[in-house]
Amino acid sequence: MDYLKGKWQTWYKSLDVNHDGTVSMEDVEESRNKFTELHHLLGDKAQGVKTDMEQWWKKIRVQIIRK
Ligand SMILES: [Ca+2]
Repeated sequence: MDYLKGKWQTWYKSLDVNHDGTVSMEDVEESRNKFTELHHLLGDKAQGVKTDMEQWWKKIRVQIIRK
């Protein structure tokens, strides 16, 4: 029974996103905000990877042309 109690507590804590001891609409909002931030972060990261790839391509292209 303690095992199930522990599982439920873990699950409840994961739903209580803002850690105020209750699960409410605020937790849903908080969760959504975190997801949006993560999404933006990935967007920036994706742009960074694209820029790196373009720079790499320009560099390698110059080296090929020079040979
Ligand atoms: Ca909460």
